[in-house]
Amino acid sequence: MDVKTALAGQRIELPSWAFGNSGTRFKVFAQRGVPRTPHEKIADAATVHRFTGVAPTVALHIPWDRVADYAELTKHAADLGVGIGAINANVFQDDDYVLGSVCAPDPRVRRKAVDHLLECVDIMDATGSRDLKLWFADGTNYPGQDSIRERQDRLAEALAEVYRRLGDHQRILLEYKLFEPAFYTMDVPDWGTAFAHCLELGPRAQVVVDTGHHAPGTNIEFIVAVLLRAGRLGGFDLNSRFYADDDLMAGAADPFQLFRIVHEVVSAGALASDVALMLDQCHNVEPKIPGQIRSVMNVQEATAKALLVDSEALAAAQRAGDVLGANAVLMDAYNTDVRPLLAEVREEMGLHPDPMRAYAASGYGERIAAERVGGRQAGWGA
Ligand code: PSV
Ligand code: MN
Repeated sequence: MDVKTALAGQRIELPSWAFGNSGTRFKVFAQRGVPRTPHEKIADAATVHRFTGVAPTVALHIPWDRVADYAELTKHAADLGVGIGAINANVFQDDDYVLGSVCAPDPRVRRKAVDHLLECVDIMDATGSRDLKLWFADGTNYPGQDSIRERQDRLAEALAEVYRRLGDHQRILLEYKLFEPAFYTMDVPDWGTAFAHCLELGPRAQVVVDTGHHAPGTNIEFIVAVLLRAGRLGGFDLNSRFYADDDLMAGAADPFQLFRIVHEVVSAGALASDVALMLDQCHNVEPKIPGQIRSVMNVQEATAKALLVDSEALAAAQRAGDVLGANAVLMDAYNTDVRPLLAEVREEMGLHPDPMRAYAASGYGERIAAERVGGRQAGWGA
């Protein structure tokens, strides 16, 4: 497929929670104009799509985005030109989950957690969502606190019950995270654990790679290549980090890493596939809508560079054992300024070539700041 067509057809999913107030455990800074309701979050996500043209779905997080009528919410999204994407379960913010959710020692707590996951599948039925994204904060803080093996058994049992409830077109995307909030063991700490559970469950269980969830220095593109080869890469939670799970804008900390990751996706022929490119970010100090627009543009730039890799020259250099030649093919693509190409793609899509400028000129940010007065802003603490 031609590079411009591939770029115009790219799909990047936005997280509803990126539009709410967020911060660190030290302080959540409230911003003016932040949505009070899931409807307003969707309106902001639709605005990002209006200026970028490649972000047509928004992921929900339950219960943050709980509403009485999901069919109505889906229609609201459709009226604004977007769809509902992945449903993210939240079994990490209830007092009952202090020792874990689906892995907790208390069967009553496990039941409650699984019931929440099943509720999320009901929501997928109502919204037409394909993906149930599961991230478990479960783990332990101290050696001996609980049985590592029994916790794995409890996890497997819970996942199996949810998997059985899925419709034919629905998937479980299982996310792993090295540490935090638990510090001694996480119950799904790495891709290997997630992969093992997915294999046990069946083909509609897939691993999701959150780029902020690894030890510093981890070769994430290697993980991506291995999961793609096994047909078990469900998607990404894209964000960038300097230290731990910083949830900064994708492509901000290490654009070269993002390029290397997308190169693996492109070279496996998986760009226009079921591999979901989702953002999972928090904009703590920068304005949120432009923060999302910039992130989408960063992912587009990495993708454009990956699409420009001369795959035949690369394969020839690799087969010939030409180490420097192969590396040069990759670096030539990475060092290309793809901004003019993307500007052309946008113009051909009927968009302004510079989404950041177009958004700033639109007055949307000022309008929501003036209109969204009163009520309670979405977020986790402000
Ligand atoms: C956990 O750190 C995580 O990456 C999961 O995807 C959660 O759903 C999300 O962040 C919450 O912000
Ligand atoms: Mn994530």
